[in-house]
Amino acid sequence: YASRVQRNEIYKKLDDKDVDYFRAVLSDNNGIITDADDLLFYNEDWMRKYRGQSQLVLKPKTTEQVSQILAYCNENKLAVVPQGGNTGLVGGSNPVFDEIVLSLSLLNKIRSFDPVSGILKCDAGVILETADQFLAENGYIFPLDLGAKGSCHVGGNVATNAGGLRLLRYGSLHGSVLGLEAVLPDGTIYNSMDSLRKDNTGYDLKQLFIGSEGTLGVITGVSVLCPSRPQAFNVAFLAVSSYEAVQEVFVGARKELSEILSAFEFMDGKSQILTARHLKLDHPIESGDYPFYILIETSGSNKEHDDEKLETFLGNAMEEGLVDDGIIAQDDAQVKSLWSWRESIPEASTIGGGVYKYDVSLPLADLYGLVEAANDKLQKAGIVGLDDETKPVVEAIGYGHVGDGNLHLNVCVREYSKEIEKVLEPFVYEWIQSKKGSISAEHGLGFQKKNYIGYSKSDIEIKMIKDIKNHYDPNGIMNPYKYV
Ligand code: FAD
Ligand code: 2HG
Ligand code: ZN
Repeated sequence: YASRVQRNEIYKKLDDKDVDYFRAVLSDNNGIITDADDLLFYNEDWMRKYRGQSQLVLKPKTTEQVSQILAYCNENKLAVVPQGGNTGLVGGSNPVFDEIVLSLSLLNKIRSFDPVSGILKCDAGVILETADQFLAENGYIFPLDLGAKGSCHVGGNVATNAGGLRLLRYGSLHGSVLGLEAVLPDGTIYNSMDSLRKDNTGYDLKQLFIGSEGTLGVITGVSVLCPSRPQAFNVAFLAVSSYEAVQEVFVGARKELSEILSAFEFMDGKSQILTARHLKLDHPIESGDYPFYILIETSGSNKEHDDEKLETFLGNAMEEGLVDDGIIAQDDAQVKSLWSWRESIPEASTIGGGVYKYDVSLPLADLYGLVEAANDKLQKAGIVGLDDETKPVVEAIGYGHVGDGNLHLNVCVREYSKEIEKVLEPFVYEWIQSKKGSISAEHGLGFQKKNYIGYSKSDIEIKMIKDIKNHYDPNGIMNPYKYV
């Protein structure tokens, strides 16, 4: 960090008096961490790429405690980083210098569930998988699913506006979140938890917090509209020979599978080679190495109906020569195992030691062009070699949520270095801008993309963002050094 930003001296340095105050606020729980070893998890991100130097983690158990903490920090100009499950991929959830980490992990109760409307109200620190398991017992499903579900928090999901594996079916959190409870930097508690599905009375304020990445306040409660849990799931894993075929299969899937299509994910062959090494398993498609793979999930209410639709669709796609090979999961275990070839890619991407991640939106026709362009650039620089330990880059791989126009370009490396970064940036961002894409589809800007917002937002938009930030956080205590 030190090479990129300087500590802003407007922020007070923590002292014993501050810690005593927080101890008094959190007297009923063990929510204070000051031990250097224990602090490491909170200071470092999932990729082990960003590391701050916070001396203090606070774990409030109630919204009132969050309010007291923020009011004190605001008065004393102590900077704060809200943290959920710390699975974010843009360095947004970690301190840069000595900011206090405010972890939501103990604010983790389900508040209520209405089995008629499907509205779940919960604390922000509930783990996504826990919320989904609770909903499963009631015949419902959380309208978001992602590989980090076992660690990420519902509040973190809202703060990042996470997209995930089924956005194609359930839409974005901007639609399914009905209300929020959030603490503003001065300690004021904003509450719209009782909002109804339809409410056209004034600005939709909760939207400001969805995707705000901890820069406007701390989300403490979430009210979300949940769909009925599908009774029948199918997963097909297909091999295709070109990116054009990926697009044609997508058009066909939307037409023929229509209302039961719940995920359409793609992976390039290189991502599967790394995943096979990571999982230490043979690939489920044994007939050869293909340049592209597709995972299609259907979910509906009638297994026979769904099976028939999927089989007819795949039969047609094979007859037309779009699909070279494929398998359909025969039971729940195989559903899980096929999904793991997609969900394990983020972990597999770090196999060499590190990874540069670019999470981008692009017009579908241009989506894979970015991976090819990045590869060309790396090849020309002579720094890439899958099994050549002397090269700093292992491989550039592409995969993602094709159904949402969202590509994940991962440049897998043996070490983080300025040399690699210079080859990739701003090249990648310029390429995206030239295609009118977005430099962040679903992970946010965080620290990684703080200097690049201009590639996707106009000066007027950036000014409006800053105006809102300055209005609600005039002392700038919330998640500083990040994108605002
Ligand atoms: P954190 O990482 O702790 O925080 C993320 C940001 O939100 C930070 O800026 C933080 O300050 C802020 N924040 C967190 N909680 C709060 C709160 N209560 N109030 C205010 N601000 C808060 N993302 C996707 O969109 N789609 C995917 O498919 C996906 N898959 C992933 C798979 C893996 C294996 C991993 C490691 C990550 C994946 N992610 C994905 C990224 C990440 O999981 C999501 O961004 C997730 O929503 C972050 O939640 P979290 O609780 O871990 O938040
Ligand atoms: C996914 O879709 C996540 O698996 C993570 O958004 C993507 O690690 C990445 O680049
Ligand atoms: Zn993703």
